[in-house]
Amino acid sequence: REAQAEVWPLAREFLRQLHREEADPDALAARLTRVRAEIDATGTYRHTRQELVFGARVAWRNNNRCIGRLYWNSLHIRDRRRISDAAGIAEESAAHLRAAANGGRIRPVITVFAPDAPGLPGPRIHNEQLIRYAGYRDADGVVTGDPRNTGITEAAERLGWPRGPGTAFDVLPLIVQGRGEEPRWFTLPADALFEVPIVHPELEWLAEWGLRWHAVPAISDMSLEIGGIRYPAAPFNGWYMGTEIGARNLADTDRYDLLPRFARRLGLDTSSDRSLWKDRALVELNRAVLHSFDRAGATVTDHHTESRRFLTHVDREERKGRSVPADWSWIVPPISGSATEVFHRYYETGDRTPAYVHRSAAPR
Ligand code: HEM
Ligand code: NRG
Repeated sequence: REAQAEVWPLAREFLRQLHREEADPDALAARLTRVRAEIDATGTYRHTRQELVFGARVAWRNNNRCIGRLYWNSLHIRDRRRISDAAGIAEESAAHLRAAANGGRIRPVITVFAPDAPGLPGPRIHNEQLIRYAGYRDADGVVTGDPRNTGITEAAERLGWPRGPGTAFDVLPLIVQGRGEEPRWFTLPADALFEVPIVHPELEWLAEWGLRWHAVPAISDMSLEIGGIRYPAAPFNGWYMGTEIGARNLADTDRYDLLPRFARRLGLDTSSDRSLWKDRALVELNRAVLHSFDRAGATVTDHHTESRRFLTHVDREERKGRSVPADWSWIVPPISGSATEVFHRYYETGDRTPAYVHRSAAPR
């Protein structure tokens, strides 16, 4: 009963927005009447394809943190709302990765699985992204792999995953909880994984380090919320901005922490901050990431290009009479901030729906 009272005002607001922006305004009243009746009868309602597509795209447009929003209106939607079992979700997640990787010409894609319904929570993918590297913590607390993922790695082991070969880049299994099921693990098929070996355009020794990264960042731990309906399993992807890998994943001290080793190999003086060894190592590591993706034929963007695109997006939206909510601390790239245009202004954040919401933050 309570849930019903929540859904209707959110549904009404969403349908009004859709019909204001792009659907036939004359069709609004009839759609509102039908949705109202459906909510009264069942406590929920089913989105049309048009509503789902618009909702998923506008949720992207509404995200404060994403610098990549210029192409919000071309997100490709895979409607898999009929799928709620773990095996089906694992299979369709692999298909998502193949469609998204597209041989290297990465396409922004979302796959939408069954929604939450009154008294019937939808399925969930426990991994934060479809592709993540294991982090194995040994008895001394030393981690092999990605320290960010030690928790999910241990969860996989508890569920019976026998571990990978033990490299620093073992791809984790998907951990999927089907509707009304216990979590299970599934190995991603090799042909769903597009990975890029990291090499440097001049520093030939880097290739021997065996570094790699996956080409498709597919976030799987955020719910898509549209008009009062929550889709807890709705993995989505765009392509990487190189700094996400070169300035964070491979460089953060609580991730792969490669700057000290890289700087020493470069012959830099790591005994003093004032040699700027970290800064110099960061630049070369980021050149390596961009060069490697280019060489592998995988889409990647650099932070200068993406900053320019973001401001183009802001202009384009403002010409349509819409402001662009943004969080400066997420939009400004983690290296060379002041050399990008997005640094030199401020933004208003927003709390708009439809939205992608961290599942941990959402009440359930
Ligand atoms: C965050 C870039 C596509 C939704 C981000 C971040 C970057 C980025 C750099 C910050 C990540 C971080 O600092 O960890 C891009 C690029 C894209 C793209 C280059 C290329 C097309 C998409 C798509 C969606 C999306 C297709 C959804 C449909 C988000 C969301 C966040 C985010 C929800 C915030 C994640 C969080 O709160 O942890 N994006 N993005 N992005 N992006 Fe995008
Ligand atoms: N920094 C994370 C990924 C966050 C989202 N970034 C994107 N999203 N580019 C990482 O794995 O490094 N996207 O949908 O393209």
